[in-house]
Amino acid sequence: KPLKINRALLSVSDKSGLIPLARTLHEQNVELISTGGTAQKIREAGIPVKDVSEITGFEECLDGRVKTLHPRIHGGLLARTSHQPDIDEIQELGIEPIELVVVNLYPFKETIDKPGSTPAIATENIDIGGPTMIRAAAKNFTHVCVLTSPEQYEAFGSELKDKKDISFNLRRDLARRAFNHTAEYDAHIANYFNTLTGEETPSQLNISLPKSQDLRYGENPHQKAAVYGHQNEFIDCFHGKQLSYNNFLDVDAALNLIADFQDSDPTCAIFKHTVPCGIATDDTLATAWRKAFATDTMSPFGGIVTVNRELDIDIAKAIDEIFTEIIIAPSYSPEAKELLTQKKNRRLIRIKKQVNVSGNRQFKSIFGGALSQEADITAIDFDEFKTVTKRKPTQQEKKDLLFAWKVVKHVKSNAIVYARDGQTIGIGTGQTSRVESSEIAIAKAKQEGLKLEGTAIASDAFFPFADGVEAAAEAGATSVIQPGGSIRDEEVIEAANKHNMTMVFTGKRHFRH
Ligand code: 93A
Repeated sequence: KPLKINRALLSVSDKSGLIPLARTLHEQNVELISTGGTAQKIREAGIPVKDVSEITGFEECLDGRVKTLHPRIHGGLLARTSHQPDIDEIQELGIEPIELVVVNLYPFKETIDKPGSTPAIATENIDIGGPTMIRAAAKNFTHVCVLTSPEQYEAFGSELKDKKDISFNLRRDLARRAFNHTAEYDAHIANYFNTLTGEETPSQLNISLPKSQDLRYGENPHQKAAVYGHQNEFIDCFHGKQLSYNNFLDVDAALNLIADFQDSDPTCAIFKHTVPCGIATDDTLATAWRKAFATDTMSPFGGIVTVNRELDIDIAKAIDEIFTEIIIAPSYSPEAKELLTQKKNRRLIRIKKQVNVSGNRQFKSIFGGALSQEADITAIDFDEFKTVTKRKPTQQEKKDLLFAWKVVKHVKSNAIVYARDGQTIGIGTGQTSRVESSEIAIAKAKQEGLKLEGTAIASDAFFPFADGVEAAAEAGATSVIQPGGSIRDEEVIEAANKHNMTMVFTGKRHFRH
């Protein structure tokens, strides 16, 4: 049944939109009740309002920790006013029904995100009375309406003005949002306490990821899908169609790679199906694109291009030559933007915030639940690597090894990358044996007419046998970077020495499964 609003309780931290709403309510003859700061604002606007203490007969106490926690409030919110025994009982107790709650909570998340916040400040910002009212009202949505965000005021206000009461459907939807809101709020608090007490893997997954958008479909058109979280904090997709499920996966991979090249010379990476098919660092983005494209001239069609600095007109022209689904850059020069926006469907993304924040957690769904781990974020520093061969790397080899190592981290296991002069020469990805990945990398390089002589080879995990290094030497590689740690390391080092290669152990592997 539609609900007539007689009394409203307003208690909001975020006071935006409050006065217009209060005015609408007042004009519709709704009696307003409110807590300290909120009441003051409403009163200042010349709108009549009662203090909560007038209802409860109890002043706010304990520095405001107890304001609305009172049976005269909660009885008014939880009474089933279509149910005679409840009506009789509240009458006897001197409780009057409240049909509308407008509450938004102490800004807990904003508080902990602020520099200089302490556990004491954070704890004081845990709202108790607010969620209690929200949950009471939402539970009793058949008799009460609940607003938890200023964004909801307008739709509510116009329904009240037009129809004089609030429909069941709107109330139920607002209750749904209310429960989602308090769940998210509590997840933030739980997460905060997990980090505070150094709980490495939380005893429960308190992820608070609101739906950010429904997707047209999932990996395939017959699968329903949505994306959750706060993608808009990181990217702005300012041109082209909405990102698809597969696009999001690709963009994620591209953002992670380019973040590792933030401080490098102009760098361009081309992706296909979450795997880089060519990466290069050069004097300009345009030349970097040409070198990246040269690694694999077949795969980039319908792929993704990302760069590590403002995308200029020269690279824009180069990219424009082939069909590219998505372009990702920190910014775009006006000319580049003008050219690239001419294709209606090509998605253009601006990076707002880098994704490689240490401490980030990753999730992967598995049967019965999910796996969670820290993101693979490590500072890559050549000085921490160990040269294990007789021959030490030259300056140029060092650069190539470092470049190949940074790339291989972003290639699916088993991953092999051949690189030279800031350019990937061959990428072998996702094979079940390391040697096969290497063979694919070599075959691709040859197919593209690229010479493997003098390349550096990177392997995401150790070479279990000498054969991988033997094959690399035969193909033309002169330097190797790999984690090391195989029981046959001695044989592997011997093979490298035999071919006068230089080999570096990183001590860390970068599986990506
Ligand atoms: O400290 S509380 O948890 N105790 C309460 O009883 C209570 N009632 C409402 N916080 C409480 N509130 C919160 O106060 C509301 O959720 C809202 O965020 C805030 C509004 O306070 P004011 O009207 O004084 O600005």
